[in-house]
Amino acid sequence: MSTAKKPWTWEEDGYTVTRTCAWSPPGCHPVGCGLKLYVKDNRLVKVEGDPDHPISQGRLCIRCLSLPEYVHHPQRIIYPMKRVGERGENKWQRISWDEAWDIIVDKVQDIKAKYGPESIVVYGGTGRQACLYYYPLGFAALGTPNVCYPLSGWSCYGPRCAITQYVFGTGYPEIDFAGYYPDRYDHPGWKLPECIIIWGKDPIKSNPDGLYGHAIVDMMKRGTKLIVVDPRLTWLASRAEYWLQLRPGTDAALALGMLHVIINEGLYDKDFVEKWCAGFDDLKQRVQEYPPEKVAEITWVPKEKIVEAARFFARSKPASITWGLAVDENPNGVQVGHAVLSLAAVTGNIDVPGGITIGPPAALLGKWRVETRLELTEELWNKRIGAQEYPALANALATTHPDVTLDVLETGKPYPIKMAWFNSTNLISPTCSTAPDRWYRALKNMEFAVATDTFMTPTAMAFADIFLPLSTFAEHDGIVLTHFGRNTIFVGAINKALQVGECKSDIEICLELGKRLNPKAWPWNDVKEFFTSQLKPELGITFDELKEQVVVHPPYEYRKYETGKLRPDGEPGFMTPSGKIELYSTLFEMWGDDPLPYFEEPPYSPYSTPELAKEYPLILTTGARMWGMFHSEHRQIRTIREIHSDPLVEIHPDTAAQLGINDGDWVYIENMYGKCKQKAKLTVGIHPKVVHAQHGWWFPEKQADEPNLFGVWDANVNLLVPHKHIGKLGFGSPLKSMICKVYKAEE
Ligand SMILES: Nc1nc2c(c(=O)[nH]1)N[C@H]1C(S)=C(S)[C@@H](COP(=O)(O)OP(=O)(O)OC[C@H]3O[C@@H](n4cnc5c(=O)[nH]c(N)nc54)[C@H](O)[C@@H]3O)O[C@H]1N2
Ligand SMILES: Nc1nc2c(c(=O)[nH]1)N[C@H]1C(S)=C(S)[C@@H](COP(=O)(O)OP(=O)(O)OC[C@H]3O[C@@H](n4cnc5c(=O)[nH]c(N)nc54)[C@H](O)[C@@H]3O)O[C@H]1N2
Ligand code: SF4
Ligand SMILES: [Mo]
Repeated sequence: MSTAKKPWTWEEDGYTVTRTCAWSPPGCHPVGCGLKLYVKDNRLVKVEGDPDHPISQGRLCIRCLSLPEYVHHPQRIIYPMKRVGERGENKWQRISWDEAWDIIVDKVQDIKAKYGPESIVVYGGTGRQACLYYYPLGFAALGTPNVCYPLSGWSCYGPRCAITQYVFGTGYPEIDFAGYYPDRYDHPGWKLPECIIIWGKDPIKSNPDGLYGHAIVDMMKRGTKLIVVDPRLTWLASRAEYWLQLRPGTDAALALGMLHVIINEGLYDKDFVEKWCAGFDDLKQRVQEYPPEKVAEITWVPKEKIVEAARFFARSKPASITWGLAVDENPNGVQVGHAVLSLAAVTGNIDVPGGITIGPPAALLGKWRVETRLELTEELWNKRIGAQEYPALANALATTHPDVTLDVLETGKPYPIKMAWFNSTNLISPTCSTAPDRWYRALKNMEFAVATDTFMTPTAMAFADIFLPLSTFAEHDGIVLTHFGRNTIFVGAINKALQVGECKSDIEICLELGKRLNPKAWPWNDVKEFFTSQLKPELGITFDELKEQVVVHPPYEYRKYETGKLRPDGEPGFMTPSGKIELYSTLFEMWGDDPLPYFEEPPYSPYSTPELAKEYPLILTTGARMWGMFHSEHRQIRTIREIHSDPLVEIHPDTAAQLGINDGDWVYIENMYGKCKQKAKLTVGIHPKVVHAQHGWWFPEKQADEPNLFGVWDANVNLLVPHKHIGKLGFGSPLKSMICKVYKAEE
């Protein structure tokens, strides 16, 4: 499969065709699927999959296929807007970019002079393109140390990256799906994984961060077997060798139970453990506390299945694991992650063909992002919210601590927060916040707020004074790289195919604002010059060269721990305090947590809060990904709303029958923190004591003005999740393991 020979653009039947790699908006993670965009008279008329893209090979999902509907949607905001009514009132006026910049620059300078630069917070959501640029937007343009990913416990990806950094000392671990090679599965030296554990993740729907989910299906067709750890029967679980249907939030116990079997039965890789792991004897001792019978009681997974699945995994060579949100959205998640990484390590599957690949300790093309911090004085950097309270989080992630940020917003202590910039989060629309009602009240007090987005959202409607219109990935030049450079299978070009209104990309906005506020940090004349400055030192190519090639594969090497490629001193081993994989984590210990993985009951459960569980007898897990929606996005897109019309809560038919609920009934989901309304979807693919509710629902078709705010409070399941149960090190919240009751809505 050669990508180099095809041109990146050509004329065909009156269309200009542009080959490009996807990112965002509309939302997706950096998996960078290949598209052919057909443009005529500055309109995107159709989209096709690019058969020459080495990863997606012509396949696309509904979100990319419906891109023309999104790009030319009548409700899209394509000019800068200024609010002319009260916040929450749908009254806006079109302004020019110059006027927008004048207002923003004046306000920023005024707020910085009056309250200090730390009184500005940039809010950013999940790994869209914006997350390459919102740190520099904060640090090098606005001059604040406070960039906030607002989800309680930073419960997405950040915990997994931090755990890997502390336990392995490397970039992100990923299934080896032969993505590094243009010839893919035929590549000599690559091996097919015999078994993959899919742990709390649904990658064929979510394609998260850099894992192209359908690669798993490709490998299944070639013979790979699966173990799926999920309370719900997903498509992959239904085709797995073992589906371990665990009670939500008990993952640490399950992983420790599997380790118990593998270690006690001598099924681990003794050579690898001896040479490259530290703390094996301590781990061996710890797992004795988790015999399969006890783990079966905790997790509700039958003992035989735990034992058999553990044996099957340990005996498969090579074998791989991919882990998902179940690690992050759990206050016990650091221990889940530690135990899952230990499973991968003791079986010797690290950085071998068909095993688990690992990225280098420093992210590819990450230098500039990190170094923009140096624009801030040490004194200012030390004011970063929550950095003192949660050093384990602050050390791995350059953001504030989300939970401390909400406290500071509410109390004004130790200093007041006066300005917000919403840059890729629609946080009150049940996404990047738990207790969104608290965030709503706290964010109402800003003196000034800016939102950068494509459509008017409840968040922008409630808080923003200025709205900056954002271009989609079809409308701008850019770079996409899997796992944000933490484990890069390829670097792709995002090639601009058309211009819509006056929309600009995140990096264009940063450059223009940066030049006005802090020009020395933004020396580039345009984005191409900027991208070349990023690409040239590490990949030796210019942006124009990347554009033409569309996809570039940096070289990949296995067993980097043997060749000194994981340490700056060039010594073999890992970049951890002991130089080995830390089954016993000296860093967790230093920060006051247990150095070994352990299980802790979810904060609310039939076992930890039996009294409350009498009133709220069902376990609530939330937010499993949908094919057509990316978080709160796509609610305006008709084709997609035909597939996902209403918010759905999954209930087992037996439970529903007891509650007098039929398929399609509107029901309330309620607990001690709040309630919301969704439509019942009956399915045998969920345990009778567990329900699953969708997140991200608001209704662009409903009234925009407050108090309605596009119906943002109606189906908002995050109202049921509090903001106080994070793990000891500051990571994780119980988004996937709350309790609730469900009853029929009478209206
Ligand atoms: N289409 C689409 N794709 C997306 C997104 C989107 O909104 N839409 N969002 C993106 C983002 S930000 C992220 S972080 C990724 C996340 O992608 P994934 O990690 O795949 O996340 P989820 O789909 O939330 O959850 C995966 C599975 O975990 C299961 N689960 C629930 N509770 C538990 C539990 O306690 N333990 C275990 N083991 N499993 C549990 C769910 O049933 C679900 O099948 O997806 C990204 N991709
Ligand atoms: N109950 C429950 N809640 C959850 C989850 C769950 O599993 N359960 N999952 C959580 C997870 S993992 C995450 S990451 C969060 C996600 O939360 P967010 O990332 O805040 O997701 P959205 O609310 O969709 O907000 C993103 C906004 O950014 C805009 N946007 C899209 N692309 C770009 C871009 O490239 N640049 C800019 N500037 N803007 C862009 C979109 O139009 C949208 O309005 O949700 C979390 N919320
Ligand atoms: S995973 Fe789907 S939405 Fe994301 S880039 Fe690929 S085809 Fe597009
Ligand atoms: Mo996420």
